[in-house]
Amino acid sequence: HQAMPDQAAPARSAAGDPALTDALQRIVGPAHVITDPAMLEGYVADRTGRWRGTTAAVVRPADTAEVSAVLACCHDAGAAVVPQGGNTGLVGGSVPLHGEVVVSTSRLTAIDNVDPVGRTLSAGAGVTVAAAEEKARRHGLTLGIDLASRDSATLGGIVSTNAGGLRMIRYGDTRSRLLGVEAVLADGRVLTRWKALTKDNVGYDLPGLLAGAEGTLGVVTRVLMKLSEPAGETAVALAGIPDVGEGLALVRALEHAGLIIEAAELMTRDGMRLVGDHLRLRAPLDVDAPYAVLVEVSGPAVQQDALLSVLAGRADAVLDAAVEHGPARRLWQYREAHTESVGVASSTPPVKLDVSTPLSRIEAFLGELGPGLSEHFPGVRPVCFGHFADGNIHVNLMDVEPAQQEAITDHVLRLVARHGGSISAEHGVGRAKLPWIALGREPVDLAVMDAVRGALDPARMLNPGLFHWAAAAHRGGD
Ligand code: 2HG
Ligand code: ZN
Repeated sequence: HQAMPDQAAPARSAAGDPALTDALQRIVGPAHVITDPAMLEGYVADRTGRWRGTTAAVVRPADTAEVSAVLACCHDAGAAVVPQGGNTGLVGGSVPLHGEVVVSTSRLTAIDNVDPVGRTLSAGAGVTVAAAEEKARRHGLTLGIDLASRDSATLGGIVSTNAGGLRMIRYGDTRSRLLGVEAVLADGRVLTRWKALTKDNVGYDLPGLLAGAEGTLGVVTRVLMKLSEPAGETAVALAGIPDVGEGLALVRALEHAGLIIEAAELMTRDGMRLVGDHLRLRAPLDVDAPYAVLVEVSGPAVQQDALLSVLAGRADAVLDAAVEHGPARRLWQYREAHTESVGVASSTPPVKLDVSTPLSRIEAFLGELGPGLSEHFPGVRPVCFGHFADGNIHVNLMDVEPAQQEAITDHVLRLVARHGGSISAEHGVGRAKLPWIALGREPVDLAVMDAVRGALDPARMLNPGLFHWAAAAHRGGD
């Protein structure tokens, strides 16, 4: 093996440093420095219950100037910082695991402007996806990023994780929709790249670099997002299918018929049952198909019933289908309630492995995954679902004993790597995937990423537990 990049010693925790707490209070006001353990719960643990840590304090700055002063203060005190938005991440990336100061964006909620001509929205990092979408819709436009956690997930969070979500197939990922960004660097300097231009080739793509950096390069404080024309009339089909190949063939046939694909999601029999039990819903299909695919379509062809014609034309392969027109979300419930249903049904915090493979390998990947898991981890219940037409599958593993977590993660991620896939499709690396990062990137690539970080944050004050290659234990090459 080539040597992994060196790490600076992790920045220290500020727990029990009253001088720092006083200084932070002077910046943001005493009401916005939270140290009372009873009020810290929502900040130190993630929603799945898998990641939990401690914090010296949660600081809630009111604007970029306060974020800058807070970071400069923590920097001078040698105190590490974890930036946090809605804390809806699934890889432990926004949870303070070692006493770091949490810098919450919860007060950065101003929506500054929608430019209906240039089709942009500028807003604070703490604005939720739902609030930004509502604002965009008032101007007849859409943010284009949507995810089940829309009411809590923030713009700063979706930028920092480069979220994909339910509409990525149509509108692209967050990075591709980010035109400008304002972020505070580890030492308190404010980086502003803020031009509402679609064409602007002056140097490196720094907004693109901050997107997906998981808060290791800067604390995103404001974002300038591209808006798009929303779909007109839509229709949704939920189809029972015998295999994943038919799901992809159905999506292609719909495109061929002139329909615009707004979303394409895969579910399994087990996942559908779990949601049905949890929400007490009737089974939407008359057949008990091994897979179900949910497709939302738009475009003029919707009015010509192209969806029904395509389904009818594939009746040999499509085992049964339910169709819904308009904005109702009855069929979507089956997909959107997966995360919650898995969480409720699992006896231990679910292990969530968000992965992708080339489209041509999804079927083979899933075909090997099930038997491999039942052979090596017989008590574990896997539920796979996700944005399959982007190659993205959410492998959720229920009833994993804590002692099995590492081995089962290793098993799945190695299988992904063997199929030429990615160990993280859209959720990021966080703590969950960190030990396996070398399965996803080769050594020079890791070294370049580390050099970029070192240039911006030499002491690793920002999210020191992440992108910390020394913690990469599993280096692939099997
Ligand atoms: C989704 O697509 C989210 O609903 C969450 O990415 C996936 O719970 C999960 O594993
Ligand atoms: Zn997803």
